[in-house]
Amino acid sequence: MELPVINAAASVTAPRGCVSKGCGASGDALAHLPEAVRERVRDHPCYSEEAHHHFARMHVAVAPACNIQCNYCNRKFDCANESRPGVVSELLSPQQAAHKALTVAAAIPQMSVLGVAGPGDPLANPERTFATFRLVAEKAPDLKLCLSTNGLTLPQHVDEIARHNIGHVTITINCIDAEIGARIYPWIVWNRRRVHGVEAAAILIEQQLKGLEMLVARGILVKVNSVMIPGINDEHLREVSRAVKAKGAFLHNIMPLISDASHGTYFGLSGQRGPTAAELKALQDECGEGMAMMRHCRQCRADAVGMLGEDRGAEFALDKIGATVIDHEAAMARRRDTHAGIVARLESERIMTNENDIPADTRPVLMAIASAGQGLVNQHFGHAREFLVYEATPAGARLVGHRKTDLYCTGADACGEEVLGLDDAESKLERTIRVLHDCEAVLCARIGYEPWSKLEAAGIAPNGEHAMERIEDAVMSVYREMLQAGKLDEAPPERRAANSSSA
Ligand code: CLF
Ligand code: SF4
Repeated sequence: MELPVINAAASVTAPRGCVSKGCGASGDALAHLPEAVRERVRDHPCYSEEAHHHFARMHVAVAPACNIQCNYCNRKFDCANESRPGVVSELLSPQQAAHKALTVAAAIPQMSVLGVAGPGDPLANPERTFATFRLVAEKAPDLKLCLSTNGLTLPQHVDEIARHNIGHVTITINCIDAEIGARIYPWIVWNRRRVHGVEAAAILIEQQLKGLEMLVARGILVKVNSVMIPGINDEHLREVSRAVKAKGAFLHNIMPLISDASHGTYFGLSGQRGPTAAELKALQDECGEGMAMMRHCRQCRADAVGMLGEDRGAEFALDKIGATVIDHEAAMARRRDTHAGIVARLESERIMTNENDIPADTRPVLMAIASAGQGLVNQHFGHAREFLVYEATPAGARLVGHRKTDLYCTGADACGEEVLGLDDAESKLERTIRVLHDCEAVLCARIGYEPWSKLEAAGIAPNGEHAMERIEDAVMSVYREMLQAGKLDEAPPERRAANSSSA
């Protein structure tokens, strides 16, 4: 299939549309893209922020080997370029992976993408990776195919990637300066030889950039992931963003380094810290002025299943799915209907207007949202394992990140304080308040008295009045209420300093 070549200049985030009284709807963030490209990203949960509320992806862990060493990776765990460290995937053969992928795609009709992202590097295991894609495409040609690589052997695999109709590729590029690279990559394996230091980093960077250009020339959409490592590449990532955009990358995903001594990584053991949420957002904001930024990445596992942020992998372990018999035609028809229904609903909900009742100099406000998906405020505060963070501005509401938090409520009454011992509930609630320290409101479907009063005392206004509303509408309604109440005349309340990283 001939794929349209993407012009990176067109991939800059579009204006989010205007906000009208009473709706607050953002515009179509893909509106600036050619229709052929919109078609390719509107159901990809990573390439389209809107899609991530509605469509699911799955990864199959078929690629155990790697050809480089990153200082944030411990080979005992999954590839940290696309996965949280600390979780290990069940390694599958291509046949097992294809069976699992097809079973999941038959059970979850929102499934739109199959990705290979580890646990090592997919292109260091090319036979296993491509065999998996081939087997799945034979039975489910509607699924989009996606892979994520460190890029070292990318140029030699570009033709095969195109032949397999893999339309989306992620390259992790942490630097374009070999001196900086030498602080991130101690060695690579190149031409059957282990190469160290600056020489290794220079080869890796050259291959990554060459592979990026070759993919773009073939019309394959390329997302670049970068791990933000304070003191090493944080300043430099602006230059990386500009360079990959110039070479045609579609999207840049700057992810926080997750570093902990218990992961046994070089950075974890040497005390290298990850960025704070504020540091990450500031860098994303700056880079986002010139390049489309992904801000909804969940750094998911190499065997993740479901919507971003949820993990249904355990439901589909090999011993559970056994030899399930699948009617592939029926499954595909169900997916087609489901996807068409979602796209039609989103189109009909989209309200564009030039009317804007919020003065342009109104200060922005961060709000945390408890959402179980579908782009709605539809989760109980006490059930949220993560909160989406939206920034309300006069131009509209936009997702700027997410914050993971401990689940502190485990009971059916969903209020927390009656279920767990007070100390336990309090300590987990305290953590939630700490990770949301810079948000001025939290929007959820319901909330108990205890967390309500503690959030208020911490200067975060709890709000359960917008249950089941679209997130953007709810955020803009609350923003407007704050404006009318005079709360936006003052600077945001003093917050205690955040000491957690963003993830
Ligand atoms: Fe998987 Fe990656 Fe494809 Fe998405 S994930 S291979 S592009 S289908 Fe997505 Fe997960 Fe972030 Fe990756 S949220 S870690 S960006
Ligand atoms: Fe680890 Fe992935 Fe880096 Fe390989 S590319 S060392 S698996 S993080």
